[in-house]
Amino acid sequence: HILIIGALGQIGTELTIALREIHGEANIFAADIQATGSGPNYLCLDALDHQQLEKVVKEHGINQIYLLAAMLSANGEKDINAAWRLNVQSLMSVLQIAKEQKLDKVFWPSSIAIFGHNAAKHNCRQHARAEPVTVYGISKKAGEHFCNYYFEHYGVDVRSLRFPGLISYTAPPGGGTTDYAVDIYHQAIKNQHYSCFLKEDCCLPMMYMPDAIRAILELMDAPKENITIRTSYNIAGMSFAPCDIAAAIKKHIPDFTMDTQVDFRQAIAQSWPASIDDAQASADWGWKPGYDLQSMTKDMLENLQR
Ligand code: VAH
Repeated sequence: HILIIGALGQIGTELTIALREIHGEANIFAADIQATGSGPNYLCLDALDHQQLEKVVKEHGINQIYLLAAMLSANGEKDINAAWRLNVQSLMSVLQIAKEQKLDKVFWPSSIAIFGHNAAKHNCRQHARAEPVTVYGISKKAGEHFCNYYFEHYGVDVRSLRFPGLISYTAPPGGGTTDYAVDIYHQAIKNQHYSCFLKEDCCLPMMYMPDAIRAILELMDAPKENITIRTSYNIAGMSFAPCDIAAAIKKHIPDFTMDTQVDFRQAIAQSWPASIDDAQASADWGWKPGYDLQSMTKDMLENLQR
């Protein structure tokens, strides 16, 4: 059985749907801290409650855990202790249980936020210098090393992806720096206008959620011997700036306009690479993105206007 922690979040919502389709609802246990979750086998679970987690794993015969609970970059800067604790302690707890209960596999998302100012801006490589400038980035970098530690020392098969900004229409993102790329679609439909909190030429690595979910599934299905990176894989979808996404939207909503009201998130965004080299993911398990800005924009607007 598979346990998804953070099942009500931006990634968790879609990953739960995908895993239920593949494995059958009876084999998927979706957990989140809110008691308001729904669907079969929903569990109210605090990612920081080690005893409760251990009980759930034993009671439901869990043999794979997908840990998606986290506090993202912008929110993390507002409460650095809470961000560190949630992002790292929850992973430590899952890795310890994976070791003790001999789980088959664990998935945990890292982020391009582990890179800082002195990593290459373009085509940032797998082993580029990673000096994060947000607590979120620090926590994700620390987490990557814990994943590698548990693999090297205890053979825990934990696998990870350094996600770029993720864009989706099913569940809102929570407190990220790249959230503008989700909000802009909602605002374009509602008000035909968007006030962007990043500079309009601020180019960032991004990915459409269907590609992100497929990447998780392909990584987790890859033969163990193919996985050569046990910290976390660079993975790329596309790169664009607010002006590019505004132009793509205008093709569908001609009256759409955008202005910018830059806030603290600009400093975070410009510390990150503008594009990512994911050659290792392609080589090890055949990664290839499916969506570009035009096809994503078409799909987002169609689904949001339904
Ligand atoms: C954030 N969406 O903005 C996340 C992601 C690369 C960005 O880690 O914090």
